[in-house]
Formats: sequence, C-alpha cells, structure tokens
Amino acid sequence: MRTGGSTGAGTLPAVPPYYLTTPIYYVNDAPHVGTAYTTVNADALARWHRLIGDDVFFVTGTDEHGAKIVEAAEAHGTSPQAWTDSTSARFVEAWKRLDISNDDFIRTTEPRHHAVVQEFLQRVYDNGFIELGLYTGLYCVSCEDYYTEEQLVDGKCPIHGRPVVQLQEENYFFRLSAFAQPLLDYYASHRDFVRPTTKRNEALGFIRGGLEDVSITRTSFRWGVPVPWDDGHVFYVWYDALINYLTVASYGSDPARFASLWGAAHHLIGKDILKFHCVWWPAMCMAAGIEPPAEIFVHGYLLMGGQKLGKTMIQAGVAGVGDDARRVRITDVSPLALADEFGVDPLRYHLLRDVPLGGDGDFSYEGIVSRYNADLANNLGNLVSRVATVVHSKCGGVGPAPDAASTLSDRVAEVLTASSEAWSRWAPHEALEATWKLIGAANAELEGTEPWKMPPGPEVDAVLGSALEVLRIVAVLVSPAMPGTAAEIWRRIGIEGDPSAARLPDDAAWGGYPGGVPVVKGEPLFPRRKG
Ligand code: ME8
Repeated sequence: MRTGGSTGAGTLPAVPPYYLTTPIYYVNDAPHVGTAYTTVNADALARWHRLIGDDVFFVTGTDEHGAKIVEAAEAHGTSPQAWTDSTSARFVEAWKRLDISNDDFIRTTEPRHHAVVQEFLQRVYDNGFIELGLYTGLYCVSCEDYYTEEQLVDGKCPIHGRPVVQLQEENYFFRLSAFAQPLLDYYASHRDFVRPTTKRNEALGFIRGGLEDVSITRTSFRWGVPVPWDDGHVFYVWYDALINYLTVASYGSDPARFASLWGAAHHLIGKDILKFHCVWWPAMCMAAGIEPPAEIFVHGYLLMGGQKLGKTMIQAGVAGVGDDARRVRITDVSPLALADEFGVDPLRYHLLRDVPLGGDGDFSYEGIVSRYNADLANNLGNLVSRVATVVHSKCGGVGPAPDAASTLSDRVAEVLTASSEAWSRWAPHEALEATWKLIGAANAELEGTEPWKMPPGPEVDAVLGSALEVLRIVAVLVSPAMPGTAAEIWRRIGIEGDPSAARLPDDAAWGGYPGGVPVVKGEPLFPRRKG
C-alpha cells in the first residue's frame, strides 16, 4: 500500500493540503443529532480526501464564551469554567464514539486561541476598521445576535420564541459597512466561494440588502477574550469564535504552515450561521489583510417530521420561521443513544445517505430502520455473508483470485469516477448511491451465476474471486462513511491492513485481491431489524 503524507523528504511529489473545519459547537448543551450531522459529514469528507492522497487537516471544537454559556453555567449552579470543561469533554467523547477522525480539537478558552484573537483583532484595529460607539439594540441570548423590531415575531426572537433583552452599551464596532463592495467583488471573482448556489445567493442578498457596522465587544460580563487595547471590554463571542479557524492553522505563530493551510481552508456549516461565515468572516479577513477562506459549504437543517423519537421532542424543539414553523429542529435526540441502538456505522451511513448536504431533510427513527434494512442488511451484509458461505462450501474457506476478465471490473471503474465526482461536489449521498450500485451488481452476478450450485473448480473460483475483489474495493469506497465496517470486511476476506489507509485510484485497480487467503465466516454484519 502506498502511503500519503507531506513528509516524504523530497522523494514524493508535494501532497496538496486540504484543511476542513466544522463549526465549533456551543457548550450550552450536549451534542445532538444536528451537530452530529455536520460532524459526520465533515469527517467522511476528510476521510475521502485522505483516500485520494490529500494532506488533510480536519478540525472541530467547542465555542465556550459568551452570555449563553454564563447563563447555562448559572442554571446548573456551577462556574463557566467548570461548565465548559465538562461539556466540552462530552463533545470530545461523543465524536470519539462516532469515529470522528479530527486532527485537532479547539476550545476557545485555550490560551493559544486567546493569543490569536488578540493578535488578529489588534491588527483589524490598527488598520482602522474598529471604532468606539454606543450600542442600543434588542438581543437574543440564545442566538447571541441582535434583532430589529421588525424581525421579531410577537415581540420575541424569531428563532427561539424567547423574549429579547434591550441592551445599551458602549461598544467597539467593526466597520462591516466598509466591506459591502469588496465583498461583492470577491464573490464575483470567486464563483465557488459559497456553495451551493442557493446559499451563495442568500449571502449576496444579505450584502446587497446593506451592511451595518457590528458591535463586537461587551462590558456587561467578563467571560470572553479581553480586548487588548481596552481593559474594560471582552470580545463578543462571534468575533472570537470565527477566529478559531486561524488559531488551529497557526496564524501568527508559524507563517509557513499558515500560508500553506489557509489557501486550502474549507468550512462546512449549517444555514443558521450563514451570515456570520459568508458575510462577516470574509470581511474580517479582508480587514486584517488576509484572504478569505477558500470555500464555505452551507448545509440545511435536519428536521423531525415523524414523532417516534418522542413527543417531548416537539415541545423541546425550537420552532422556526416560515417553512420551518411547522417543523421542529432536533436538539434533543442523542446521537450516542442512536449509536448504541443501531451501531456507529449505520448511524453515520444514515446521516450521510438520507439528508443530502445543501437542502433540509427529515430525520426519523423509521428512516434509519428502513435504510438499515434495505442497504446494510439486505445488500452489503448479504453480499459479505453469501460470499463467505460459498467460499467455505466450495473453496475450503480459501478466497480465490479474481477473474481478470470479469465485467464487474468495468462497474468498479464507473463507480470510482462517479464517487470521486460526487465527493468533490459535497454529495456523499451520491457517492454512496454509486457504491451501492456496485454492491447490487455483485449480488446480481451471484444470483445470475449461482456458484452455490456449481461444482468446485475454476468456474466457481472466478465468480467468487471477483465477488471478493468487489468487496475489497467496496470496503475502500465505503471507508469514509463506515470506517469500522470497512475494516471488518477486509478482515473477513483475509486482507491485512486498514482500508482507510488505502490510496485511490491505485488501490481500486481491478486485480488487487491476492487470492489464496483465508476467508472468515462470521455473524451477519447487519442483522435485519424490525421496524
Ligand atoms: O452556532 N440540522 O454553535 P451551535 C443540521 N458556536 N445541522 C444542525 C442542526 C440541525 N437541526 N442543529 C445544529 C454555533 N446543527 C456557533 C458556531 S462557528 C465559528 C461558531 C449544526 O452549537 C449546524 O452545523 O449552535 C449548525 O451550523 C451548528 O450545528 C450550530 O451549532
């Protein structure tokens, strides 16, 4: 197996960096299925980029400052520091359990982050884009955002339905208004800066609608990063949070590393935080004299249409505005409980396969079960057990080599092309759909040839060897989605190593299955579930 990585001491060609981030999650609450959706999708994408040989740097973390956190800590009778320590640890644990392969985990309370926030914003201040002013406004603590009278629904926050508070403070303001034209120019010259197009248009709508200066400091509490030029203020949580993307990329501490990573920065976010990422953040970068990130991909909401996961969901959920008003956002469903019930990989598969990135989609218990039975139990799991059973009955448990002339080799080539293209468009569901066509083709080949009815010999060897070769390649292709299952398939078909460490396209070339290795007959990978 060829190994990737950028430390090839000049012998390998330079490996392109791919720097991928999730939002950093608020520690006011535990991880839920919504945050798992983003994190699993980002993880799968990071894993895919490793497979194609990119030098991946994948980061997630927790957002730990601001009024919301102080409020949550008070409600639990503890200090902000103790609260953030314990809740951040829950995120670390949850992502470990879901097999998230992040290379770093940033907590905004870390000294390395405070240093970068202060350095970055000092630069913006020195460049003349921050000035003192008086702020009066209506503030929703849950959103950590301001609203105008017109935006309120029945006098309450349009997202959370809770009362807003009137704030009046002497604040420092970021001169966002100075960046309307530079932002429009940037969007015009970087067509793929924000994807998909619907979200790009939404961001352009914000900019064209007029940009007001933004208050970026607070004096009413101390739980934040201190403003370096004025002791009385801490930075507003969003102004510190966005900068996490620079902290982990060594902004200010390792210029060479930063230069290489920053040009390859891709942010995956939910549509709730589009304005901050697609309007404020590129303007902040410009104000500090750095390029905006390479790309921002905005996904939709996972919604709860059915009621099986508990009616309490409906009460605990947060009603939105417009179309979302009839639906409920998922904030109360534990991804860990789902992983316990279905297994980590089936949960990951469902999150990747059933709600395409970009639009909204329903999350339901029934949805997981039917996807599990159709794709995992009946298709992939069935192929693995069938092949192992027949290898035992016809070939003494030793896997034969593949048939060089098998028509399945053409299907592999097609699927590899389709998957690569789909991943590059942030469409894991299509990449997986293509892979399942290959699994379906291998199952159909077995049904057509019926090797279980053939006498032992070269013909049966050719059929089974080709099916094993498909399984070897399928394991590589599904490894971004289901790393544990992929490794188990390789173990069962007698291949050493980890499919997550394979390299594409080389390791999907037909003929890689060695033959002559023991095949393990095991328990069903995915026992069928009742609905
Ligand atoms: O906004 N469907 O943190 P947050 C899909 N700290 N995705 C969902 C979701 C749902 N129902 N609910 C949450 C913050 N998400 C800030 C971010 S970044 C510099 C600071 C996901 O804990 C989605 O990715 O409220 C969304 O953008 C994110 O969680 C918000 O997480």
